[in-house]
Order: sequence, then structure tokens, then C-alpha cells
Amino acid sequence: MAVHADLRLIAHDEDGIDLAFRADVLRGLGERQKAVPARWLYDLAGSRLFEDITRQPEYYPTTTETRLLEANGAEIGRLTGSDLAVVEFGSGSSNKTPLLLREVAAAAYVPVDISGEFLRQSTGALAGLFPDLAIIPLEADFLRTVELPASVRDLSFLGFFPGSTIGNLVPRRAVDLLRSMRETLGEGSHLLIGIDCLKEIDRLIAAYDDAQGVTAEFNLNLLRRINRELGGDIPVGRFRHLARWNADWRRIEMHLEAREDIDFTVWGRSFAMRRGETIHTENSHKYTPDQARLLLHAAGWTPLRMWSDPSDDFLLALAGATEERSAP
Ligand code: AVJ
Repeated sequence: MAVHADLRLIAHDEDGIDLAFRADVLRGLGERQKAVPARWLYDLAGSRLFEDITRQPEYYPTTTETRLLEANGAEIGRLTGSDLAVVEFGSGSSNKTPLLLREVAAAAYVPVDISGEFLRQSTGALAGLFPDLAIIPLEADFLRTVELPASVRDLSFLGFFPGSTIGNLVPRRAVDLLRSMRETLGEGSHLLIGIDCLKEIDRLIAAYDDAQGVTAEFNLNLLRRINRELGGDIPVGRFRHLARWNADWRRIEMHLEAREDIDFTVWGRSFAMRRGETIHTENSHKYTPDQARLLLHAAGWTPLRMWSDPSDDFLLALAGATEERSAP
């Protein structure tokens, strides 16, 4: 079946500038600890750089999760039943999707991503692989509740949220997001989610500061994007990529550190940074299996089955949106 043409668009003004991007950048650069939300790392160039990261030997999450999907796909298929609409949140390049679609009884596939351009490019290939599947891409910010297309309303929903993207959010927001997914998918639906686990700090740091410098490029690309889309003059070469462990929050943080005192402007506004000062660009929270279970429960998702690799590097959880009963 053909890919739907009518992508829903997010707000752009007449110059094609993403208003939310501009607001987030100007607000974030004005804060004491400068910060830009991680979602803005994923323009077309950033999404491609991220794909490159997943091929770096230090970045274990992608290979580990892929193996878990391959090894347990048949069981996932049995547990999720038939007449499914698979709704993938933050689908990106949809690399892992064929693995899942091969195993579950999907009639429709609804990839939801903030990068419409990337979405269009990657869903084309899937249409070739699964000619009988209805593919309905939605360009949307999945942090909010998404209205699913009317054409899939009679199907059972399986949410797919791989890659440990949930780790980008602080626990409070992670619970908000999982709740809003429950809202989007409804009672009786399932959620298959990948969550990166807490492990030795050295391995975590290496995964976010690879020897090839791909993660550094991915991070620095944000500055290039700001310059290009928001008329900035940030001297990108005077920044360096930092990956650091925040022990209180149990997360890897990515920062862009000024190597010297720097003045720059964005959208006509002036900003100054002292040497050593940073722009915080991403969090990647790490959870133990027990914490992951609690996170799901807190958002109304009942964990049904959890799979992980022998060294517990990564886990894949299948959860159900079951009716909430008040005790006892
Ligand atoms: C796509 C958010 C899961 O946090 O591991 C990888 C993003 N950033 N290397 C992660 C990322 C730097 C990735 N997620």
C-alpha cells in the first residue's frame, strides 16, 4: 500500500523557521546553565550523524537491542496478537522496524517523528519491504498526545519506542511521556520499549565519546544548525564536545564547552560565554531493571515481559495498558 502523502506539519513561520526551535534556543541560551533541548539535535544532518553513532564499536545500545529483537521477536508476536497497528515513536530511520514487523501481525504502521524529511526518506524503503502494510507517517512531536489516523482506529495498538530514547527525559518527564503514550494508544494496547541500563561508568562515557569523534560531530552539529536556521554566528571551532556522568541523576550528559571566552549572536541577540562554560545539550538516563519496571508502573503500563542480554546492558520490555483497579 502507498505511503500517505498528507504529513501533518508542525508550526513554521513564513521564512520556514521552526518557531519552537527558535524559542527553545533563545530561552536556553539565556539561562544560567545554558541548555538546548536534545530533540533539536535531530535535523537531517543530526539524524544521519546519529545513524553513524550507532555503527561505532563503543555504542553498544543499538547492536544489543537489535539482537534482543531478533532473538525474541517470535514471542513478542505471540504476546501482542493480531490485527495490529504498530505506532513507532521517534521512528528516525526506522532501522529496527523491519525486525518487528516481520514478527508481529501488523496491518498498519504509523511512524511518528519530529523530522518530517527523515521520516519521508526512511518510510519509502519500508513500503518496498512490506507491500501489504498500510504506512501512515505522522510528522509530530510525540511528547504530546498524538491523534491517530481514523483509518487505523479498529486495530489493536502496539507502541514501539526503541533505542532508549526514554532516557533523554528526566524521570518525571519520562513518566509524563509514557502516560501520554498510554493516552494515545488506549486501554488494552501494548508498548514495546527499549531501555538502556546502568553499568560501569567507563563504558558509558566511551559510548558517548567515541574514538572516531562521531558523537562530537553530532553534538557540534547543533551549533551549525543554530547558525544556519537562526542566523547565528557561533564560532563552532571554539567549542568542544563533552560527555560526563552525573551520579546524582544517573545519567550521561552531553555538553558543548567553550574552549575560550566567546561572544556570539543568534537571531540578533548577543550571548557571552566564559572559557569552560557549557551548553547542556542532552541527557541519557540509565536505569536498573527494577527502576525500569517502576517507571512503567508509574505511568499505568503493566510490565508483561522483560528481555535483556547476558550482561544486562540493555533491556526490552513489553508492557500492557490494563484496566486500573483500585486496591483491593
Ligand atoms: C537516541 C537518545 C537514545 O541517548 O543514547 C547517542 C542519543 N546521543 N549518542 C542516547 C545519543 C549521543 C541516544 N538516544
